[in-house]
Amino acid sequence: MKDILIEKIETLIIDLPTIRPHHLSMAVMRNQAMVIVRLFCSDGIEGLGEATTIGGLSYGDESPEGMKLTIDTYIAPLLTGKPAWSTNAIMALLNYNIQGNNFAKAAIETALLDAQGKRLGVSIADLLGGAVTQTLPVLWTLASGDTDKDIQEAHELMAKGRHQTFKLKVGRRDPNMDIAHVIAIKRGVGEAVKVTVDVNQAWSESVAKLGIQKLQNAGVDLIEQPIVKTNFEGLARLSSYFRVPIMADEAVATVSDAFKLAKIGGGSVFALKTSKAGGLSNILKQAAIAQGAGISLYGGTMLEGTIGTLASAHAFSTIPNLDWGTELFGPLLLTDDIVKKRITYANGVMEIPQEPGLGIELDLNQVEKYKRK
Ligand code: MUC
Ligand code: MG
Repeated sequence: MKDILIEKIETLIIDLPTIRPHHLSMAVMRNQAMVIVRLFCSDGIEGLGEATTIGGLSYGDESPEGMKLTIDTYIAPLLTGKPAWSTNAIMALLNYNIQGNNFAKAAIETALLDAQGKRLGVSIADLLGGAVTQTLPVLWTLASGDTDKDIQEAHELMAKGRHQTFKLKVGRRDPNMDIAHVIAIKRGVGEAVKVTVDVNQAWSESVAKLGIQKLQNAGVDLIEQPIVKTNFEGLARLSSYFRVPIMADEAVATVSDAFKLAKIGGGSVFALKTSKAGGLSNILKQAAIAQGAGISLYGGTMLEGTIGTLASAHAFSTIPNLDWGTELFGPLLLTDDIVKKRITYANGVMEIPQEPGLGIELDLNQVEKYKRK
């Protein structure tokens, strides 16, 4: 079995509309573009992976079109004909030959693990040492751009029992307007409902100091990436100043970021994302650093579709100290899907499929429908 080779790597971009506009500090999303990787092996097994970002080049430094080009032009020729058995060996080869491009690398690692899981008849979580849970808590982001609509959306989702915790996006408007928006939603959903606030780097440190004080007073449960991602010391200062937990998101991209932030106390929670870390095994390394430093963990998303979401879910399911749950709701923000069976979300959790690999199958008719021509 160990002489199985990678025969071909194909990529395609899937464009899917969102169910409503999604407002972040740096972009308003009306659709999502996902790069899907199909990795074909000499034993007839196909592995799937996904590389997805938010708002073209406005969130990260890899665009969907750029990721496709990187994989087609550099990664596929490098990996074609190489043994598919050892994901670690392939990732080492990739990291030696290709700098950066973590989103693209994460999609390749997912596809290799999906193929290997299918080959051995085990899930990706099993390949990573085994799951500690088969379900994960999933919050919902209220980001319609309108306070009343957000409150209504939260009530609808709580009534359905689908989500019990909400994340709010701020940073597009004047900080005082944003703070008023958060306070209105916190009141509107009820004091007992957990609310977190993601500033997506939009505030200066001095604005953050004033803003977080007001959000803490309003009972907000967690503040995510209030200041620019490069200001590690600022995150450390804010984390020691406030009682409300401060979460590093954009700041904690790589394993080395996790180490540097942990050393100086830059954040009391880390948001793990397979894409920014360059793969599933790297987020487990970040999780180990966090565990050693007493930092809590949160399962983040780049608003991936089902393939990317399940890749993260398998990795997150192996982490015992995921204290802040996850935001793996990406597929629910999209109007349709490209897999045969969609993920089940109910009672505030998602179910992780237990079938081999990622546990899903592509629906090729749907792929044809949404594939960028
Ligand atoms: C981010 O920065 O957290 C995750 C959920 C969401 O609504 O946006 C993303 C990105
Ligand atoms: Mg964030």
